[in-house]
Amino acid sequence: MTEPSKKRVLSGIQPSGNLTIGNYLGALLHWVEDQDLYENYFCVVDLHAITLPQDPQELRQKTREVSALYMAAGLDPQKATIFIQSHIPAHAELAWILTCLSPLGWLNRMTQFKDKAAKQQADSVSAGLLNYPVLMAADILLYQAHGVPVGDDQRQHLELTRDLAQRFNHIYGETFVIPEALIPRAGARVMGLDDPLSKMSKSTAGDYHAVYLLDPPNAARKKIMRATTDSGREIRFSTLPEKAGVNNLLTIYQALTHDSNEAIEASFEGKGYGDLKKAVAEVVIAALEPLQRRYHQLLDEEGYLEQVLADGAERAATLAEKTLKEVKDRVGFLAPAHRWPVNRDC
Ligand code: AQP
Repeated sequence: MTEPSKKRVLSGIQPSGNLTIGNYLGALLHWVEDQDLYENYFCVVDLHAITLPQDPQELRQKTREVSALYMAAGLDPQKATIFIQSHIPAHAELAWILTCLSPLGWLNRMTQFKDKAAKQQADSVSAGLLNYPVLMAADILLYQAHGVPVGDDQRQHLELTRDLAQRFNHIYGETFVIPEALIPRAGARVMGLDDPLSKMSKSTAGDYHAVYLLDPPNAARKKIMRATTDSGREIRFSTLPEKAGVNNLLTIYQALTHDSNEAIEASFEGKGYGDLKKAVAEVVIAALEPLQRRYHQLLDEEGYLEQVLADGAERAATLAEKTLKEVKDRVGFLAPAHRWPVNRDC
């Protein structure tokens, strides 16, 4: 399973709603496509999800759903360690140590914090939301990951992770690998179908905002056919804000077909926006159908998901605890002199 010659990657998705094709094209698809290139660690980041209020029942259900979607999308548990973040206490422990090294100014600058805080009453914004990127740094640094495959919205958090790793290494001596963001060329920032100037997000409301990975084909088609475009006719990649809708559809198409800009533009020469939307709907549905089939098969196999997550947690814990032990030692924490009683009933 472990091949030391391969570089290690780690990434995760919050179980904070229904996964969108943004999560798929920006992250999941690349985890799957590149799983033979790396030593892989992928977690469902439930500790991150509670930085905003979550219903406990729903959080549990979404955590299972997202874990199953990782495999349904094609992650092979023989090649990837798949686990739940809260099953490994070392994430929260390292996050605390890194919190104590994080200047408030660095955290206050994070655009995701500013955006999410702006959507809440000022007095209900939690310290957890501010510390979100520190927890993310802990996730990555615990596993000494070389690469972090994420969408473009996580670029700033990755920079902060690198800064924190460098700060720790500078103060306490070489401890952490300095990780790099692995951001895909196409699909790094899928925009809302109803508002192509805002990022597609699982937590954004709106019936026509996002295609979800578990949407039936007809629902996915309907949303794509209703996507916001413009009053023009030209089907070209463009960075102009008024062409953002068409550009978004072309980007989704490209992320799934892997065709070049020139080939895609040539294939839509002389065609209208309706043709483009139909073509995008076809490639999206073709990607979702097998994923959904595998998802339902997986959930029908009683105990399988639980077994994968238990194996994953065991493997993840070994690596995480090794790093945490070294960190605690460097920080100056006294190592426990004896084992705590194992039998808690005593
Ligand atoms: N629209 C997107 N385009 C490309 N990549 C995206 N990602 C998210 N949205 C897009 C990538 O998906 C991974 C998991 O994201 P996350 O759940 O940890 O948090 P997020 O980035 O905040 O994603 P959402 O969907 O917007 O979630 P909510 O609404 O809960 O905050 C990351 O790699 C991210 O880049």
